Amino acid sequence: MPPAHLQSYAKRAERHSNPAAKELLETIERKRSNLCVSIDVTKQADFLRIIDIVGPYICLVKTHVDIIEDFEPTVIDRLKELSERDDFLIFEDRKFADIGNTVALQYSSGVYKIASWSHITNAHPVPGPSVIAGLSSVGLPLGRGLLLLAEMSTKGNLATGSYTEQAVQMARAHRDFVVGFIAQHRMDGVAASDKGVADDEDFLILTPGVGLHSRGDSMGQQYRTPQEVVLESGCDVIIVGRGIYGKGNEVDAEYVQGQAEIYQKEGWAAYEERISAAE
Ligand code: S5P
Repeated sequence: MPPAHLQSYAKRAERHSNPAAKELLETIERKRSNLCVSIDVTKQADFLRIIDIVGPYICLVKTHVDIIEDFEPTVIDRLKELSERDDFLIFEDRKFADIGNTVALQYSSGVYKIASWSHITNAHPVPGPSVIAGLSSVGLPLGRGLLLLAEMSTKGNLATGSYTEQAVQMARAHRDFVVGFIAQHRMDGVAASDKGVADDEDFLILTPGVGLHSRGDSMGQQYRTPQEVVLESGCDVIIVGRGIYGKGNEVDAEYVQGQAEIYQKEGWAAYEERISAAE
C-alpha cells in the first residue's frame, strides 16, 4: 500500500474511525477543497461576513473566538448555520496547554463551550499526555478530534527535533482522539523506531503559514506556497488567513471571494499532482 499521503482523500476517509477526521476527509473530497480559512478579526460582523463569502470554497474554518470583542453566543449559532449551509467543519484554534483537569474545563465550559460546536481543536504537547487525557475526556464522547502542534510556522520556534518526535509519539499512543498535527511536513518518518508506529498510520497534517504573495510578516510569521506545502511537504490541508481576507479594516467581498477561489484551486492542483505520482 502506498503511504497515506499518496492515496486519495476518499480512500483515506474509509480507514479513519474518528468521526471528525472521517468527516473532514469526506468533505475535502466532496468539495474538492483542502483549504481551511483562518479568521482572526475582532468584530463579529466581519467574522461572519468573511465566512459567508468563503464558505463554498473551504473544507474547514479555523477560528479564534476569543479575539472577537463583541462576542455573543449567537455568533456560534450563525457559525453553525453557515457550516451546515456550505458544508464545512469548524476548528477552534485554542492551543490548549495546561494540565488535564484545567484543559477539560476550558474545553467544555466558560463563555465559549468550545467542545459543543468545534469539530476539531488543538493542543500544545508541552504538558505531556495529561493534556490529551483531559481533552479526550470531554471531546471523545462528542466525536471530536484533536491536533497536536508538532511544529510551528514562526521563526525561531522551539517545536523542533526531539520535541516534535515526542509529540508524534504522544499522538501514536492516543490515535482514537489525536487525528493529526499542526505541522509543516508529514510526520510519517518521525521517531520511526517507536514501537507505537502502526502499519496504517495516517495522521492528518494541517499547515498554517501559507501565502502566495508574501514570504512573511513583521512578527516572525513565515509563508510557503500551497505547492510547497501540499506537493513538496506532503501536507493535507492548507490554512490561509490574511492571504485571503487581506489586511485592511474593511471586508472587500470581491477580493476575499477571488482569493478563496485561487487558494482552493492551487491547493487542489498540488494534491492532484501529488497523488498522480503514485498512479
Ligand atoms: O505554527 C502555527 C500554528 C498556527 S495554528 N502558525 C500559525 O500561524 N498558526 C495560526 O494560523 C495562527 O494562529 C493564525 O491564526 C493562522 C495564520 O494566519 P495568517 O494570517 O498568517 O495566514
